[in-house]
Amino acid sequence: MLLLLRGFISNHSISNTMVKVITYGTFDLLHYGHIRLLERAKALGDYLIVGVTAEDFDKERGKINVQQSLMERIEAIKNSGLADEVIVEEYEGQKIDDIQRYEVDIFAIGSDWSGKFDYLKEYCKVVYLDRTVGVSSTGLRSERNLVRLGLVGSIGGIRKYIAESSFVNGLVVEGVLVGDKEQFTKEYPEIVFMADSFDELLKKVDAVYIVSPPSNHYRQIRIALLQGKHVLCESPIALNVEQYKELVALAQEKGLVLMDAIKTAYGMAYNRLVLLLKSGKIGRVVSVDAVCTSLQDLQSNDYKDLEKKWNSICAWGPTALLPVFQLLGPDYKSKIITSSFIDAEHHFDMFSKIAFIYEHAVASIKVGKGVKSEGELIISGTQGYVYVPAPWWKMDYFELRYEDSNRNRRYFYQLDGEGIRYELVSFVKAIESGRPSHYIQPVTSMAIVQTVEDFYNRNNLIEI
Ligand code: C2G
Repeated sequence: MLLLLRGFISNHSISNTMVKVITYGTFDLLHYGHIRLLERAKALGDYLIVGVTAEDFDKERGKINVQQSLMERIEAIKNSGLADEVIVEEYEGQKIDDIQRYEVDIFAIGSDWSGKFDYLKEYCKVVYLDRTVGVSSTGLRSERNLVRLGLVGSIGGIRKYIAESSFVNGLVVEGVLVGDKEQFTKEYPEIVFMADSFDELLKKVDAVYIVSPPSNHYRQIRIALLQGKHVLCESPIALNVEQYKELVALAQEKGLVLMDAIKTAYGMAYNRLVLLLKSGKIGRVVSVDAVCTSLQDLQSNDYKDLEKKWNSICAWGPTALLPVFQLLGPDYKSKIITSSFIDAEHHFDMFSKIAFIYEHAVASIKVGKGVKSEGELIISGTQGYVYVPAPWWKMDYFELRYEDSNRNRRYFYQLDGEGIRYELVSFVKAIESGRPSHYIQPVTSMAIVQTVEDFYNRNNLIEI
């Protein structure tokens, strides 16, 4: 009844009754299309409320390329002078809440949403305004800096990256360097440029994503940096610290991005978990235990072509080591590596366990490509612990558990594309802004390389 009455009032513009209009959007890089929408929305009534989407909400609904921060977007809306009030949209379903709380008469949105918000008609009038053609944030973002990316690796290795790159604004896969060209052309006829050599690929691109075997990393990264190309490389970036340091210095000298590609590091759940732990949610962290295994590559004891395959320490080590070094730091007192080799001469471990001792904590990782185990992550603290179920490296969920189970908390965050698309967005942002991505600090990358180096040099390694 109240709604009907308010609808009646707004339609008949009874004086002294303010008609409230609400609209929502990301409003990234505020442009003419947005302004026109806001003007028309405002003209529908007397008071315009603009809901600007929070970063997490955008990520949840798959908008991962937003360029400006929430504050910058709010500021731009305020400066437009069109909004009487700005609010933040943080969760699914909030529109109903807002309409009731602010006693809104009209909900207005662009016609690209036609029909999608009809369910709000139960609460207020819903108006779809024609979308302005020819201008969009996506267009503006892509126009600004199109990073032409080259991929290097086996087809199996790069398939996911090609698929995920389509979700990333400002990035295009320009060419590839793969072993099996024929097979690749069949699968990806649209990618026309297939290089015959790494040098040839580099000539066509601004940046490379290196997914080739770890023994090639140092050489390929060095060449790419010397030719002025940004680099994203599957971890480990190098097989020894000296080479790693040289590459970092070279990237710095040339003003280029050199980024460690550990997918897990770029996911929202993983990031939130690290922040919660750093803020003391389970007290002081005393133990980090991470397990990563997969039998995929070596199924049915197929130990052929091992030189083309990644050993356990390189395939899984960096991922498993990530929470260890990010939570406990790189300064452990000692470590012992225990490995079981399929081919010791070529350093191919089918399983490795590493135990770390810190001054006031311990950590362990178990990695295997020839051994299967439960891929969970457990972090123990003085007041509680974290449990992340398998496969923890694709984390979208974790639990904080306490002695008093009433205090237990479960956290869920959307993870799309195993984190690869966030990793690519972060790479593009680092290139555009000239600021390194903060997801994996150089100290963490270096500690990972150091661990891998010790494995190859058999430092404190026991063979079983
Ligand atoms: N818009 C427009 N013309 C354009 C571009 C955008 O009229 N050329 C409109 C959209 O239709 C929307 C508003 O401007 O009404 C904001 O657009 P976006 O920033 O893209 O936000 P959007 O993802 O549409 O958010 O809860 C969020 C909302 O549901 C919509």
